[in-house]
Amino acid sequence: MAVERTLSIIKPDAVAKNVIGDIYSRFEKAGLSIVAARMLQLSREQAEGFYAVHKERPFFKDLVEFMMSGPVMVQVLEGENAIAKNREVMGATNPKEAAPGTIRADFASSIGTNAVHGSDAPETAKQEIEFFFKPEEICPRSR
Ligand code: DAT
Ligand code: MG
Repeated sequence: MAVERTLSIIKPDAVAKNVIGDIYSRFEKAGLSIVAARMLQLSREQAEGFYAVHKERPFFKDLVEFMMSGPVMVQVLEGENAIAKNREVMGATNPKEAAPGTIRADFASSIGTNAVHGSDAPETAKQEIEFFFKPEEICPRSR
């Protein structure tokens, strides 16, 4: 298995619930290391740009408004098989379908307000990391 990096976002609902530390602990227990992190309030331009792939979907407007509704934590996670591992720890998009013990099962309230984002493939991980972080802002744990 290869060491990968993936982009994670703790969305406004989970930041508001004060569970950043709990979510970070789940990443670390799964063998993922936080190698870059920043809290920020997304602008409309950033929220629309980040989710541009979904711009034709009926939920796009609500998704953008939600992502702008409060601060988010963005982080780069690094580890063996990090992309799939993060998706596993996150749980299914719809919290009603998320496996027990996953972040979304425990903290998400609906399919639209679902606590976390995680990249879904190597190419999107690369693009999404570059969307938020400059290379020098990433502190690799494993070389
Ligand atoms: P994921 O976040 O699990 O990668 P996705 O990429 O399909 O899911 O969708 C991006 C986000 O858009 C998702 O986290 C929440 C929102 N979303 C997806 N499907 C939705 C739906 N049917 N109704 C409302 N919001 C939805
Ligand atoms: Mg997705």
